[in-house]
Amino acid sequence: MTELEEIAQNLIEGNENEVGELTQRALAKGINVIEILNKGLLGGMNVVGERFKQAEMFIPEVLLAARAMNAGMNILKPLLLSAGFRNVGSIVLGTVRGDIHEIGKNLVGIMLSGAGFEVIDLGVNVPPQRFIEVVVEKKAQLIGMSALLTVTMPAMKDTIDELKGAGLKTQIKTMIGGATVTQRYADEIGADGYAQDAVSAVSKAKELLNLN
Ligand code: B12
Repeated sequence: MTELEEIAQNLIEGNENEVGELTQRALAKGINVIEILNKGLLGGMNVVGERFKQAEMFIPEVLLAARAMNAGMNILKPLLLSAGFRNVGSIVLGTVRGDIHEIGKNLVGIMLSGAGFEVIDLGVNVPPQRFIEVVVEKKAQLIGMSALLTVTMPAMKDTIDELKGAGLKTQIKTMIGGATVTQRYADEIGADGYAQDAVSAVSKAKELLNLN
């Protein structure tokens, strides 16, 4: 088994400490940080997603895997961040109302910070009104919403509708993402942008703020 396969396997088994140690070891061996993220951590999480879907894994095990993923991400975070220049724009980021999935949202936050955005992370289960309050208070230019459940996706539309109601839709851009979200859904609800992963989230955010 390669180092990266070992990280993935330990993540699947929910071995938090091992994932942390193996991630450190992979870095020490000079393996590229993006490769560790994609093939090790995300590779493992993809298998978890598939097994969860087939009912071969259940919530307690998925939670352990999520914890192991975070252990690895905490080690990679400073390296993912180090490339950035400060403050190209501000984004209010959160997982929408009713939804507590945070790993993807956190990863998007890390990559945006690394690219020089100020990221105001509201956490999970964020009601539409809260996004608007904070974007106004912090004078941010962008709202980023994450949803992983089909049933919570409409909360993205609610937030965009609130923004319209407050007369801010043209001034503040909205960007959405999450495993169940598509470009088509973004178009349907009037979101300004969609990105399918954390790397493209950065280019999309730059595009929306005319920074490319
Ligand atoms: C881990 C996990 C959990 C963990 C979450 C732990 C945590 N701290 O986050 C726990 C166990 C809590 C959980 C709970 C549930 N889950 Co769950 N979960 C997952 C799982 C396995 C992985 C999600 C993940 O972290 N992926 C890794 C990250 C990196 O990927 P990502 O989130 O997609 O993010 C990337 C992109 O989407 C994008 N992105 C994400 N957000 C944003 C935001 C913006 C602005 C942009 C631009 C891009 C972007 O960039 C990210 C990085 O590349 C998925 C399976 C899957 N295939 O997604 C199911 C999944 C999402 N869960 C599912 C379900 C059903 C549930 C529960 C309802 C189960 C239950 N019966 O209770 C609950 C709901 C709880 C709630 N109210 O939210 C279903 C959803 C099905 C659907 N269509 O609605 C899935 C798809 C599993 C399945 N196939 O059945 N879950």
